[in-house]
Amino acid sequence: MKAAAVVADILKREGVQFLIGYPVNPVIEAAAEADIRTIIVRQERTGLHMCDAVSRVTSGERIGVFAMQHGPGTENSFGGVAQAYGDSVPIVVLPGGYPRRLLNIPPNFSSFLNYQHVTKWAEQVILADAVPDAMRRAFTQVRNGRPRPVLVELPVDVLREEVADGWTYTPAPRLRTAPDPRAVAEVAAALVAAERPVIYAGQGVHYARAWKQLRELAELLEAPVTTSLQGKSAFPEMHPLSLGSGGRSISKQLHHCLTNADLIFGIGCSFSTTNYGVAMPKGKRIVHATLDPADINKDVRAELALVGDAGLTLDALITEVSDRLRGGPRGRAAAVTQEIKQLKSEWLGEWMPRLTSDATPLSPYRVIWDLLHTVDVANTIITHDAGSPRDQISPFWEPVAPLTYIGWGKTTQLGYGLGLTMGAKLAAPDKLCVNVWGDAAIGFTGMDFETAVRERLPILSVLLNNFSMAIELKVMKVATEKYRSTDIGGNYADFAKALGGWGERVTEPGAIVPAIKRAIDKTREGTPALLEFITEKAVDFSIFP
Ligand SMILES: Cc1ncc(C[n+]2csc(CCOP(=O)(O)OP(=O)(O)O)c2C)c(N)n1
Ligand SMILES: [Mg+2]
Repeated sequence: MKAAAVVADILKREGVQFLIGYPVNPVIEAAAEADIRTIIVRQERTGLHMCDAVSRVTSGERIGVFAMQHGPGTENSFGGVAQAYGDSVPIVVLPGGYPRRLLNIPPNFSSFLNYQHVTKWAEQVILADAVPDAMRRAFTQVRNGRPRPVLVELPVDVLREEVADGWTYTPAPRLRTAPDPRAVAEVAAALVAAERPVIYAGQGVHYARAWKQLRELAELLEAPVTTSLQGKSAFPEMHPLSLGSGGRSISKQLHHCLTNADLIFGIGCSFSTTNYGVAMPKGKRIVHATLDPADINKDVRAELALVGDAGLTLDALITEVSDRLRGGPRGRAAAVTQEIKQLKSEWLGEWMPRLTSDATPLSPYRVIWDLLHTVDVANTIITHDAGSPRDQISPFWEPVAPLTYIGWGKTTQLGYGLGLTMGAKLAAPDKLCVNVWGDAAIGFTGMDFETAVRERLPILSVLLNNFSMAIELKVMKVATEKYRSTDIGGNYADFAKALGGWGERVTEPGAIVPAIKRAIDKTREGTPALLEFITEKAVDFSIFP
């Protein structure tokens, strides 16, 4: 067998159903021969974002795999891999490499060298016979430890060479680690002793599928729960103990409860310092449970820490905490949930004029509010984009089921949301998959709406067009006044139609809901839809200093 066919055969054994890629890479043809659906995008970055979503919405049970050509394909893919690295997403990247006689000679782009800092594992295969071992290492790395991209560079001449008969391959295991039982007992004691604990859940809960345990621990402790953006939907936000998600903009109840917490328990999170996550107030007692010891004491000092899988950690804590509480309720729930309810109603009351505004150009908040109340939230997977849409949607969207919100933003590449939504639709075809983005964001990856049409990925794309990079207005005053540098333009409803999809431009508040309903019907018929809402240049966010 040729090495390319061996790679495809191994992908099949690893359960890979789609190979997303961009030519030329012999692995693409070999995958098609092996009956793996090949999906060709319009640019590499979007394809990587699709792979990223396949891994996210399946909790890493299925791994997104991307193949691209040596040279330009690998150079152009950097953003997609860097984004997955920044947000800790497990994907397998299979770049072609220059033929071995040119492989490491400048100016030829070496994936092995250049991707070192945005992968957790990168290998260059220089012998066809080494392919099975390299693939085994890559899949073992991607399935275990902290989720992050892995890369196997496969020079084109290696891919065309025969692998000697007798090679074997066993799919890589997924192994879980549990925290030290003594540390678990200490953490349980601290959680039970705390007067006003807050639980902060990250995406580790999604990868461990530990949603039930998270809820059980919160209900045992009668403690409020928030999440990182990446962890959003790990806890149902309709739950009376929910504070909504963290992010750049947050709810009043989250701000209040974090500020007044005496202990913050982070589970499956990194506590990384970022503009797009809620900052932990100074001087708090922090207990940190995470898979990767490299995150302990990194950005916040942890008084106590647990290292291990979020599910096994929560299982162990539930046992220890239950023992200490001796089965009885603590009698705090009523007061805690009443306080949350009160603050939430004050906060929503303050925002209601924006959320239900009848103004034109439309309030982006009105569009989001109407969307939230028109879709079946439990059966929708939604993602934001960089820019104002992220900060407008994340505090107000209330996911009720796990993995129905793809939150991101450790790095914030404009245009990421489209590929995420297409990948989500690929992995979860029965869900309505929606991306909400601005007119700057569509400039980066918009052409891949054509891929959604061609590949029959009927997504719903919600574009907030304010003909501006509104979020930059504050920092580009002079450039805007003198040179109109934040202005942008386009008719994206026409653009969507030109690419073969459904497109509608919406300008009136009363037309929002009917347009959403028509677009959802179109997605049910198999046609991707893009709704272009003409919105004001909003600069107000639910931010607490
Ligand atoms: C690739 C990339 N380059 C630059 C940025 C910085 N950036 C963040 S938001 C933004 C403008 C967003 O404009 P738009 O999407 O139209 O949203 P608006 O704020 O107008 O609602 C820019 C330039 C980024 N996030 N990603
Ligand atoms: Mg804009």
